[in-house]
Amino acid sequence: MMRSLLLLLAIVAIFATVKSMPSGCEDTCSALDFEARVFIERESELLRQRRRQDFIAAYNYNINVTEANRQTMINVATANAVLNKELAPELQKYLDKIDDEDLLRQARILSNVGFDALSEKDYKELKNAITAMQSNYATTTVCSFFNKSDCSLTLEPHIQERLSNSRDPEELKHYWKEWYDKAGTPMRKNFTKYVQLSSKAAHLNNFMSYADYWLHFYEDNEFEENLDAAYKAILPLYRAIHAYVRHRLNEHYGNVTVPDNGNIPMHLLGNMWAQNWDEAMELYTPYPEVPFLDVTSEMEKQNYTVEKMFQLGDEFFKSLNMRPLPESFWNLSVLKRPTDRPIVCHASAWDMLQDSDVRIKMCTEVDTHYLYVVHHELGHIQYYLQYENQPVAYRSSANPGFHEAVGDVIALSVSTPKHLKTIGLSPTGQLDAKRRINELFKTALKKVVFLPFAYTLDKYRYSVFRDEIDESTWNCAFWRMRSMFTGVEPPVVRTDRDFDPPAKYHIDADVEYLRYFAAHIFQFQFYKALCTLSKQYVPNDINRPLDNCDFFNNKAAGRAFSKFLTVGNSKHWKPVLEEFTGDDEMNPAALLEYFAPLYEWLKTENKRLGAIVGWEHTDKVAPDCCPPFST
Ligand code: X8Z
Ligand code: ZN
Repeated sequence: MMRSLLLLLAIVAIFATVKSMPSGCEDTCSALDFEARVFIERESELLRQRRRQDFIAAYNYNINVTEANRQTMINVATANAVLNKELAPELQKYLDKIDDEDLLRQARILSNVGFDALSEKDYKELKNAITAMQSNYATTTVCSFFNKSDCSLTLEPHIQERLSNSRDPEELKHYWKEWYDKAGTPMRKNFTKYVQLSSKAAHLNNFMSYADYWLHFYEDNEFEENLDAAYKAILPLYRAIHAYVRHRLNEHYGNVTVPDNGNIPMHLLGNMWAQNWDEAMELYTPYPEVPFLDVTSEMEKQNYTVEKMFQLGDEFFKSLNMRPLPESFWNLSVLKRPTDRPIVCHASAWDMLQDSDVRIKMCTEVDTHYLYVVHHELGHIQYYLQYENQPVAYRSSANPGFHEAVGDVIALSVSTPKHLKTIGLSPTGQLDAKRRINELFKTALKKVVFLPFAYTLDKYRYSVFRDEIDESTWNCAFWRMRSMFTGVEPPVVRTDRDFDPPAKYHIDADVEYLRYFAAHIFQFQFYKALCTLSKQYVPNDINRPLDNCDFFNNKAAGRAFSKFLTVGNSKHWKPVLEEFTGDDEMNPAALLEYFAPLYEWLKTENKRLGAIVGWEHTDKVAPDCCPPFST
């Protein structure tokens, strides 16, 4: 009797121990692994709470850009940074000693504390520099070309509207100069401080430079080489597009405004940074005589609202059996520009790390460009929801490029004639040869043109962070690199008295940009995988081409996509990518396959037109400014 009672007690005790053990330790765990797991689980929860606090303060600032909200955000982040920093040495104690691979990965990720490694004073100073740049970007307004006393024009929507619709080079030049003079140059001091302190933080984390700190997120020592190789692989296609566009612009504007062999003056391309060239496409449409799919006017005709655009994206994910948008998303997001206060209009998606609290903040308008951005942002949201059950260390993407690619893949599918017909935004779901080239060209003006731009933005910052460019030539170097890698130049002469990089949001906000380059390659790998799985793409079948593949409603595609996303950052990206796409590298082959018919067309057409391929000189950057880099 006594023996069976003791046995029962022992079983209860074992059961209780197993129940209170941290997850993953049910079988055999070394004592140290067990201790580490308890520690990491407890600290992860505390870290999640601190991050949530940080994000809420940052979100409140983003949706109401006031000095008070900026200060609150800095103070909350500074207090949390002190606590985060204390965690690192505790975790490092375990790093060489524990066996469990998953624990090691979590400990390694959590012990990398980034800016938090700085002293409290430095941390605050760095945050102050970054957020001062962000505030300036968010609140910069420029004067109207037609009415110089009206200086209330914002980037979104006013300036962007003029860049999209005006074809007057003088007006476009005016807005370009206004924006770069006001959003860029005054931020020089803050940018310098940012470079100094981010470099200090990188050294404290044992990295050679802040560039190497950024690159470590890719967990691949060869990633920068791979980046260079990808840029080189797409360059022939880019040069063909560049030559064609410059030729058509030269025909339209004449030799004085657009020389037929140098850089393209960037103000003519419909985008402040010339990162996409599709907004001015009517000047260089391959077949202007065939009607275009005009989605913007169709949306207007059908009285589309901003909410309807988000519902469309939600429906797409739901059709794949993926996560629907939670109720709180609709209540807590800011989807339109408020009229009573300044906000950071540059679109962003937020993971508030609790109870599926995910939000988007953006200044949506009803047009094709924003339809893309809506899907882009919803891609981030979907990822957040898919990995929400992971511990905090893993609540991000395994490769920073994955996060930026999710919504873009959906947008690729949504933009096909097939899908646009399904949702009533296009009368036809199939394209004849000429319309196909028009559509492919439009997509290339967004996707291919973007790659050299993204490449330059971070190659430039790497050079700055690695101290390869003398500070006195930072601006010239920026334009030299833009000229060299992208073949565009400013509309007016820029010198080192100007400082133009902060005219781009991600430079102010300390957002690494290689992620977008990677995403523009990965998204075609993802797209091809999903299209193949859903049998919407069959190689060499003219009825199922890659560029008219819509995987809407396909549950097999949805299953594979969800599986890929739920992993979050819990595993190295290569095997996860391989399982999803069959490839374990960032590989431009899928992108090149997608655009192959266009490339063939461009080569023939450029020859026929006598369009010069390549660019040699720039008139708008001082010739004596030569930073040490090569193509
Ligand atoms: O910044 C963004 C998104 C938010 S993550 C709107 N993108 C880059 C940009 O605007 O420069 C999306 C593509 C490139
Ligand atoms: Zn994004």
